Amino acid sequence: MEERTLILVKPDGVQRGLIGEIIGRFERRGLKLIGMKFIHMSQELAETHYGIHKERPFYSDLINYIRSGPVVAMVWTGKNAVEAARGTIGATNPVAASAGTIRGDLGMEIGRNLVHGSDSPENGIKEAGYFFAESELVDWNRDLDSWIRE
Ligand code: D4T
Repeated sequence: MEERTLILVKPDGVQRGLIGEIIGRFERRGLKLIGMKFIHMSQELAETHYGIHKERPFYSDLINYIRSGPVVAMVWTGKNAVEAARGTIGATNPVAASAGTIRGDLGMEIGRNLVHGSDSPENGIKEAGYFFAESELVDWNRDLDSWIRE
């Protein structure tokens, strides 16, 4: 299976009208979109997605933030999709993120960092499964691929 990453445009990205701006960056990078939905995350989905942070002091703020409005959930695929997407997203704290990244160009605070990207190929597969049934992911040929991949 081709590497996958789960990307979320978080509620601040949606509210600020940055959905197109953010999606465009992944698209232009050369990642390939195979699934997308616009949802308000349930408490259960939020807790599953952020289960790894359960004991952290910011956990309840994180759950409230991700459920404060709708999100765009997407699965993007490609060779090294996880690493490429994280590079495009930038460091967790937008203040420390490099200019040219989504967070470095558009964000100011760690608790409003606009976007999520899976942090390993294993988590990419796992997190995609939290949000999408396999039947919701689209297997398609992109004519441009020979100009993006060797
Ligand atoms: P996500 O998971 O949202 O893509 O962010 P990162 O992968 O870049 O960062 P993370 O998992 O370490 O943190 C998850 C989420 O928690 C928020 N957070 C994190 C926070 O509010 N305060 C903190 O001190 C940390 C470490 C930001 C992202």
